[in-house]
Amino acid sequence: MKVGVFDSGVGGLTVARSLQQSGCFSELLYYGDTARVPYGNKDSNTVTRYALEAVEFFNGADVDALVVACNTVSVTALEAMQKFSNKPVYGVLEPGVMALQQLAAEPSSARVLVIATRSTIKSNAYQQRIADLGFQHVTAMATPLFVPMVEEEIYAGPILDEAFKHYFRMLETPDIVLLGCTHFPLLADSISTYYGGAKTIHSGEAMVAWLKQHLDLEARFDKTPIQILATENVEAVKRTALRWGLNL
Ligand code: DGN
Repeated sequence: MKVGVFDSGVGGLTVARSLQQSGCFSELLYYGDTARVPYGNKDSNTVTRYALEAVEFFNGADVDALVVACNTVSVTALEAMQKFSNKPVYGVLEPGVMALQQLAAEPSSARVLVIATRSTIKSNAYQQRIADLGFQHVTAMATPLFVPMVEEEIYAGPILDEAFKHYFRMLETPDIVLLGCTHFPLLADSISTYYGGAKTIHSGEAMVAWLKQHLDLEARFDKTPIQILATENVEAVKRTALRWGLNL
């Protein structure tokens, strides 16, 4: 199965890495809209318009399915993309929710923190889905500063500690942190340490588990080549991909 992976920029590379490492896919085609990143603070009409342009590109590409490796797009434009696409389109929301369900032994008592971009939090999509499952202690917080920090490769240290204090100081310690932005897996260890070992949910790992379950996939490829395309500065995206552990 050949899979297209779409993100607003580089964040989706964390999802591409999980797909690549899973061994379930024969090829990946990554498309990052780096010319227009970030999507996280844009309104929903703009995000949908950009997402449909990406679908148009993937409609003409040799892939069997499309993974939306961006939470902002997944919660804003997934339905529109599914209507306009000539292949199945999978977003990261449902996989993240499924991972949460599997991690939380007792939904009514588990303390859950959802962190994401402003648009994702404002959409209320995670909060709604999680509440529907019976979770009663859910805090959702937009942490947009984490996006440029990850892009600057600040994964730990004093600047990040200050950002943690800024966002997390007033919050109750969670048991599970749902990383509702594909940039955030690079901060997973630091966030977990800050919260004394809280579990974290990673959109990429959640997507692989979800696809395995829903499409009955198995790991059978030793190598999954990935082609990287971007609307601006593709060389920078490739460098980031290498630093984040993808095999190019
Ligand atoms: N990585 C994107 C997400 O998962 O929402 C957000 C990045 C951005 O466009 N700011």
